[in-house]
Amino acid sequence: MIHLHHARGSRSFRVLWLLEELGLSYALTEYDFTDGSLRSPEHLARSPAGKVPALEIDGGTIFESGAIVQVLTEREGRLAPKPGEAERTAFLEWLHFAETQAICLQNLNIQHNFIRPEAARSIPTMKLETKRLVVTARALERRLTGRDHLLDGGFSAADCMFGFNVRSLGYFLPRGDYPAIFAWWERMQARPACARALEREGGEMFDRDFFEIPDA
Ligand SMILES: N[C@@H](CCC(=O)N[C@@H](CS)C(=O)NCC(=O)O)C(=O)O
Repeated sequence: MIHLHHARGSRSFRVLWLLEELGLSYALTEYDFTDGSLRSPEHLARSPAGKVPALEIDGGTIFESGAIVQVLTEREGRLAPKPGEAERTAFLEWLHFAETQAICLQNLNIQHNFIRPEAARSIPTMKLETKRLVVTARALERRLTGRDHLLDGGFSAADCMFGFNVRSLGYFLPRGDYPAIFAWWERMQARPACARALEREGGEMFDRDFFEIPDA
């Protein structure tokens, strides 16, 4: 049995979507970031820093979304170029670039949502992380301009890596500035596996459409 340890609106959406694309059956346990369950001894045994995703599979546990995605594609022999095949390097670059971008998204999420009291939130950090996010979004926009997927060869697990990112991105940057990114996301949501993953997760990530940086 495959078992995904998951939190709504988190990087574990990458794995949820890929499991659906691969047609694998799985159990799902959902965590709340605020109740301490990610730091329980049971979960720390799965993920040493107490994060999601973690995946139990074939008698072992894998942490780190990029590693999970790579292991799953290699296990199934699908949705990723193999070593020596065309676009293998591009696949690995974009797989890992998703984390370069995700760290900006995470920092913005922490600043806009998690830090309490609100007066402790840092407007300079919000501005800096937004600028850093723009650099990554422009890179992704360039990559997706004139391409249907991250790779020229078609849909791959690299696209799944950006599922979490692009869902979050539009809350921090104007969607209209990134037409290729959001056209890609429309195409991805039309994939039955992506739609199933979104439905299984349920609901929007945040309680508003956009996070404005407050006036100083
Ligand atoms: N590089 C890791 C990052 C994992 C990560 O930071 N996950 C976040 C959710 S997006 C998390 O579990 N946060 C909970 C916490 O830090 O307490 C990956 O890609 O799996």
